[in-house]
Amino acid sequence: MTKHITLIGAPVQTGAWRRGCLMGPDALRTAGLEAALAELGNEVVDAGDVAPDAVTVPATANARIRDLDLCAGWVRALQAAGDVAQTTTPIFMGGDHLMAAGTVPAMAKRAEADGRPLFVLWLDAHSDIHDFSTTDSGNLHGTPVAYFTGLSDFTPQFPDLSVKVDTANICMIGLRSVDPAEKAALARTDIQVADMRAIDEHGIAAPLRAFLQKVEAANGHLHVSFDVDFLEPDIAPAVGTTVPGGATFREAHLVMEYLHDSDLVTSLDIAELNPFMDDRGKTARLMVDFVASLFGKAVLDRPTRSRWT
Ligand code: HAR
Ligand code: MN
Ligand code: MN
Ligand code: MN
Repeated sequence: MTKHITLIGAPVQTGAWRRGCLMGPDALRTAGLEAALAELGNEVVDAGDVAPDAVTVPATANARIRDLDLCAGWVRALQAAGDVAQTTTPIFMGGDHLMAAGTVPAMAKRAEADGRPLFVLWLDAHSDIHDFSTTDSGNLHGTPVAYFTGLSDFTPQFPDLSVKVDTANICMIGLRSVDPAEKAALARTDIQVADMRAIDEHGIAAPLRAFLQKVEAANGHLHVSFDVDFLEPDIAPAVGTTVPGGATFREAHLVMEYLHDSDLVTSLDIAELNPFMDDRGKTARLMVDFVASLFGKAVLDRPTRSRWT
């Protein structure tokens, strides 16, 4: 079925310590994202880049937090930019992972307007569940999950959220760098976590299949937040925060194919792509390839939903 895909550039880089994520959307364009999706029969519109709102917010008690005004401006602007039609599948081209503090609340609001719950699949080496007080690095890309679930209070710096994501509706796959405060936060929630050890022991398909079945049973919307550092750094060097031992090409590819076959995905983030760290564009091209697989590129056609039910 033809999908109506809108590409939305989110060149936020103030959430990360290392600069360069602002080039992420253009690297994905250069690597041919729009054409790759159009070739698969999708209708694709590139809506251009979002710009941050100009805001000044009160300082937080944690003096380590970096670029708070700009980060707050991005969160506001991306929440507004995510106000798209139910019939549209937005692909948010990041941008560091702070982007999810804008995109996920927007998708949660859209799901609620459709009378359906939002589920989030978080593909990442990190859990990004710090809050203003627990972050040691002060880099706000480490915080979006605590914000969009309402686990911590981010007001008045970030907008008060009318719709939050239920922690029971979140699945994190690929974790291998979790700070002590994040570990404690995760332990207090019912977020489903498949860290790399679990993947080594049981494979990547088992936790994904279980999660997709939950989304299906609840008739949910599914937002996928794909942090490039989910992947093994050898195949995806273009990230500021590489962590060895990531998902292999074949594991990530299988995830994309399952997601396609499930036909459940309603929105996607591509986060943390830092083209300044790339090797002749290989990470950007790889991400285009993965996104194409998520949207239907396959060796052989299989009946939709055949792989995991
Ligand atoms: N947990 C660390 C911190 O908060 C590292 C965060 C890195 N985050 C990302 N996104 N790259 O997943 O500083
Ligand atoms: Mn992340
Ligand atoms: Mn990460
Ligand atoms: Mn983190």
